[in-house]
Amino acid sequence: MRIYEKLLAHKDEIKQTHLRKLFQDDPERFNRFHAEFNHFLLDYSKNNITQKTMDLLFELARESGLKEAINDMFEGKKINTSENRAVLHTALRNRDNHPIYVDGQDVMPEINRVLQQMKTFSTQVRTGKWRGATGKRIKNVVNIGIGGSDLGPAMASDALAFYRIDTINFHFVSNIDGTDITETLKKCNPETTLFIISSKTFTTQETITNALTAREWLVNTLGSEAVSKHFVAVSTNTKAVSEFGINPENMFVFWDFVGGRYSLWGAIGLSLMIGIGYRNFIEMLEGAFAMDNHFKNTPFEQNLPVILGLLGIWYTTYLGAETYAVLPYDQYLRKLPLYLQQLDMESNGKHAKKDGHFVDYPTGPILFGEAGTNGQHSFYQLIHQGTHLIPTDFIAPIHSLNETGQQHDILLANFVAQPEALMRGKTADEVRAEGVPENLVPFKTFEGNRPSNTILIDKMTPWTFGALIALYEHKIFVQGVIWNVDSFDQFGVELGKQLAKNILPELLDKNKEISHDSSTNALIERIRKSRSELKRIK
Ligand code: G6Q
Repeated sequence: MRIYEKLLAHKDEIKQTHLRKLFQDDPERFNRFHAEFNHFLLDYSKNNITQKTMDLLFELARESGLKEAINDMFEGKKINTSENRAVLHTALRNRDNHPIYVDGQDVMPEINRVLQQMKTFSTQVRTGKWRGATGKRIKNVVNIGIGGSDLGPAMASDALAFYRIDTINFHFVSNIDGTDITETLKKCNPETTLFIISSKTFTTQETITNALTAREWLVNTLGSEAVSKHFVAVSTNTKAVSEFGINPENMFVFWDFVGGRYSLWGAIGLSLMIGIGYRNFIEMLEGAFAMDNHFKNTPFEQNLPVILGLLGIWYTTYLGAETYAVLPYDQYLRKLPLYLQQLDMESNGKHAKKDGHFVDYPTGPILFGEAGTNGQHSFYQLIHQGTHLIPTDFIAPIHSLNETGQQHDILLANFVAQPEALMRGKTADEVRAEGVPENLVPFKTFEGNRPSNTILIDKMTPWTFGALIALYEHKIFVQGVIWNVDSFDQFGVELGKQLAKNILPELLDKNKEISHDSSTNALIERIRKSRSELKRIK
């Protein structure tokens, strides 16, 4: 029997066994199903698994060639096959600096050069050596970028806000909705504002449009000579950067072998480095590097990203889960679900296998989440009593960076209680025993048997943060290998973009003929009419 069939057959055994029973039958269950790495504890005992499940999943990983795939990624092989690119965000945090070759060339000298350039620049901005055109210190840093050129630095800037310099405010503008840039500029003064235009291609419509608005805003007050003191770029496209008017000396490069959503570790992290300083940034890279080595060198049975990845496969492919929730019990990590939405769904939301055939099994799950305990007061209802199977990751630091009052103890009590409640539930008899009237018993009953992972981290530091993000990157990698999809392209975002390009001129010219479906035509006509009336009124 192939491993796929073995797992399918095993699924029926598991479906009949309640987690409560598995815990009752085996006092060693936690010992059996937890793994530790450095400042991390992963408790995966509250999953719908037995030892047999895990053994089969590890077999699946081996049969899928996971070990070889991991080596290929770290060695710079062109594993992004649809774009014929290496995948080397790990090289950006290769802290022992061993050579890594792409097309016969060691990429490390160039990576180290950019890191030094970032160090010099960020130190100048932080110490006030870098001044605006009128000689004033920088007080606002605005990163303009979108997708991978926004979510990473925006999420990390929040996650590490405790370590951030407090004389500079950080803003992240991404949306093409003019409200985003307008509301941000309201908080800034041109004389003390530095814009970082972050765009790998430097052709992204949203970013370039917002950057032009920012430049106009600045030039209106300070004149065009001021641009060089207030604009820097992070990009791979030198030509477009100089055409925009940014001095290529103030450009920080990255490379084709770093995908947008994996780019936080290099120049796209410039705003973060200004915020937390070079040393903390390096500490973050060290944490990610440690997780890289753990992923590369640890047997699957103790390997955190492998275990998490396989559990996700178990639920999505075999148990029919369509969603997956990430629930950080840490206010600093409140943007983590947003960030992971891109990382996970853009990477594994694919229907074509690497060989070009379509899959006949489900791939990447729909990811959502919210910081605890806020989520408890909104959508947890559905996780506890709804009809969907939703595997969850609970994440919390044991020690808070802000030990005020009793908050952190209460937070942790909730963090521990929720997975317990999901696992054990509450039977009708237990509800009755509390004296609940019979007509209310069904409403107060909890089925339980709902899976979760619990990730305990000692404390949120740049190191643990770096390791945590790398953990999720690698988890997603594991799943991509097993589903046999290219986790590093994102052609799915193209079609909508192309259509928007065609529709823009149709919105602007009310006489232009349109020939879409009736719905699209009607929407275009309604917008045209309403906006031309508005223009007349103005
Ligand atoms: C991420 C994607 C995508 C990209 C944005 C911005 O992996 O590639 O989110 O980061 O589309 O692209 P630019 O950096 O080229 O502006």
